[in-house]
Amino acid sequence: MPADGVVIDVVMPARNEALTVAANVAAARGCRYARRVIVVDDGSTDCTAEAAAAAGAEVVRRPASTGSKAHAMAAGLEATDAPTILFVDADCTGLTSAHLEEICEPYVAGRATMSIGAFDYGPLLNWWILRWVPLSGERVIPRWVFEAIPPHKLDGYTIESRINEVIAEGRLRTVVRTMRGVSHRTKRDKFGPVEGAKATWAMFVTLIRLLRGDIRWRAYWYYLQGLTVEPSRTPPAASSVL
Ligand SMILES: Nc1nc2c(ncn2[C@@H]2O[C@H](COP(=O)(O)OP(=O)(O)O)[C@@H](O)[C@H]2O)c(=O)[nH]1
Ligand SMILES: [Mg+2]
Repeated sequence: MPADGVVIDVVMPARNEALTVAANVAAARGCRYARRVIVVDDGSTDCTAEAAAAAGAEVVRRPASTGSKAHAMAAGLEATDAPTILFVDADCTGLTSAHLEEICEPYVAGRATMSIGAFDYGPLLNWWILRWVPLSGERVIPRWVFEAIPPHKLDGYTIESRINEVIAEGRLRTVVRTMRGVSHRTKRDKFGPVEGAKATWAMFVTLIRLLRGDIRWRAYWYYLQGLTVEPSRTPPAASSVL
């Protein structure tokens, strides 16, 4: 039963994340604010779907090559009528239910329309990461924010920027905090040094093109105006303490 009367469903896009999806489903299922946990798997060639189902998720399977992470997120929305969605990537490491509750809490308390958890890059980098438009996938938003993105702008690497843009142009409030001890399997971890470097480069090129293209710089200014950085109270998971 979701806490505090707010209905929040978790949507977790996953492609070939058999190593980490079960732990992230468990974290999501343990989040006191979460009602359903929906994993959207398209085209996985490993046992992502089976691992997610075994961990207690509802799995939406889509045929291979029908889009990107953004399309998987849209399919997750189609599978639920929840007015609020907590997106969680399936490749997080060190993520606990407490981290997700910390993301939901500012939304439930009415302090923010969007609440984001950022990866923990260490004390030197976190200050910058929190203020430089966090692109992390762990965020709670009302479903209308996602639905406000035109279908032709649904694209894998840019979807978080599109969500940020809707929030910024609406002059809405965002809360962001570091999820202590949380990171993800990088493209290098997933694909090895050569293919991982190529995929990382492709991602940066896509994001830079977006900034030089149709995302307006004033959106970043509006975003900062509505931004509150809150401290994290959740300690890292025991296994992720270095
Ligand atoms: N269902 C689905 N999930 C995807 C797709 N592309 C990425 N994902 C998932 O979306 C999340 C974030 O993707 P990732 O490649 O890690 O992006 P990054 O964190 O920006 O490097 C992970 O859980 C991926 O498995 C896709 O085409 N379909
Ligand atoms: Mg990732």
